[in-house]
Amino acid sequence: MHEAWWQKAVVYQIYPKSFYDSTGNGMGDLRGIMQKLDYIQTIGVDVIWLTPVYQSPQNDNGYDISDYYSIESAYGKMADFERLLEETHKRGMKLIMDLVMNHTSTEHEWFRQASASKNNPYRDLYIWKDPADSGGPPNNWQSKFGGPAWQYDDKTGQYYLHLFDTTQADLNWENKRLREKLYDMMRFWAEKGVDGFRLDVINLISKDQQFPDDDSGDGRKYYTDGPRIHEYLHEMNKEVFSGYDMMTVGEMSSTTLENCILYTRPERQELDMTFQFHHLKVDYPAGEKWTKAPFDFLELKQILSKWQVRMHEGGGWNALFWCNHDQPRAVSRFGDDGKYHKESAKMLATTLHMMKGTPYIYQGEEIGMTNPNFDSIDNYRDVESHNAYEKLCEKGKTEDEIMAILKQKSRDNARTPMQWSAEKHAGFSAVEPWIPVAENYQTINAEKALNDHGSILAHYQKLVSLRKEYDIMTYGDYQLLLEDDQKIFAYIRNWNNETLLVVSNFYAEEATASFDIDQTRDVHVLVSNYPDTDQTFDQLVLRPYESVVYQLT
Ligand code: TEU
Repeated sequence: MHEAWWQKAVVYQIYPKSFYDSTGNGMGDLRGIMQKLDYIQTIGVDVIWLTPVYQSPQNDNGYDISDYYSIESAYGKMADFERLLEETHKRGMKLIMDLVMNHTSTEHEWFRQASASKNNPYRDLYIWKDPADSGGPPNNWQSKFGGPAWQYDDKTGQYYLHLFDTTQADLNWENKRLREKLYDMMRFWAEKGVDGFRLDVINLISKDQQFPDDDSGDGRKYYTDGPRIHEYLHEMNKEVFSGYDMMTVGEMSSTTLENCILYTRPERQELDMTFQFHHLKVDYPAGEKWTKAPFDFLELKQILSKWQVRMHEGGGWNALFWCNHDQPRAVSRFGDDGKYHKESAKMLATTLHMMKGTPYIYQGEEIGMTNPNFDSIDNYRDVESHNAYEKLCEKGKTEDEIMAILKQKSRDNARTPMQWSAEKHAGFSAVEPWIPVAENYQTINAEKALNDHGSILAHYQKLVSLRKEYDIMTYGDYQLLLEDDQKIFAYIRNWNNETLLVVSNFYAEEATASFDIDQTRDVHVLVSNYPDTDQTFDQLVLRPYESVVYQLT
């Protein structure tokens, strides 16, 4: 049995721009995070994942890095980062940095040099191609933010590749000098004592060097989990990770289960764990994100279960998450942000945290923050959402139809300011924040949660503590039950002579279930989101969003 400290860890993701503003500029900052470390510690988490705070023009909120070695001034100085790291360690927590190495900002010095002339020594750090015979882009690949994935550069008469925004130029990982520059940079942060990295869209870095047209899609099959990806990750492991006691997690865009087993099998020395997103596309009819649609519950159960079983069998390791800074708020998406807000938020937490893998809590998830339901495009800040707005307008959608889609799918749903208290601006800032606060901050906030023993926060604290206490949560196997049930998500975990039965009603209507389990075993309720939970299995009647974990020994 492979044992590593991060297999029992719980990670808390901080999106600094929206966490806490200590300077009064309307944006969160590093000193603000430092002032909230005691709050984070009360949740019981082991690791903080800090999304990018490097120098950046902020076109994509820091995922467009212009200098890997300095801190964006709006967030503070390097001394502030070093103090945050020190204070995090003092509280017995670790901190991992978010590294974006598939692309840099076009304001990065490397790109400034590379775009100065075709024979500049930095040219080959990026991906440049001559126009097609038609004079247009070299191939038909599309950016994930809409439009062509190539931007024409007048000065040198070539196109450069950008899988994301035009201001995010893809790096050429075929270039060993580029890779060595990146490994040097990673060691710089490792030497500061950073405890690991979250690697942004790291499975996109290896492109098919023919750069062919994609006759059946947007080009992703020619750069996703690409030809040299395992070679590069193994090299990165040998060059950097292996020299430190680190935790590494790869964000894998449109990946496969087979590759994630290969990415995370310990003996392959690549990464420790991976984020995959297939379970977060069950409300994308025909794979189309920008539509308003209910989620497919049976598909959700099937995908999560497939990844649980096959990664366990394959020796891989899952990062477990419902939400991050790119996804709508979980309770609005899969639960109920109305009448059964508290019950459904707790139900989602239990359903995820009892699985095998390392759970991630996204800032505000622990207090049940919801989508803000902005009524105007003027409230949105996200480049992807604005591009989608334009594209939907061109498609002839009405304003109401477009706003209904953005309300459900925009990444800004997760980027509204953390709701600290019922004070103005939710206690996030003394001034108007960079993005509006959700209107429910007076009823949903950390201060209220800390004073409520029945809060969603208290439920997360319980789940985090159980992971420390019950090895079955870390090492047990997984088996889905009632797979065709339209309301109930039920699974069991087995390890040695112990069984956990996790039963969650995902809907507001009562649901009944019975389980064929040996009744002679001792049974007790490990955790529930209702106070007076039924102890028997004969005819289990689950109340709206009721979720119970039974331990059988
Ligand atoms: O996200 C990868 C990514 O593709 C997501 O943005 C998601 O696929 C997209 O929203 C689908 O609609 C990472 C970062 O998490 C994200 O914030 C960055 O914008 C992106 O990479 C580019 O660095």
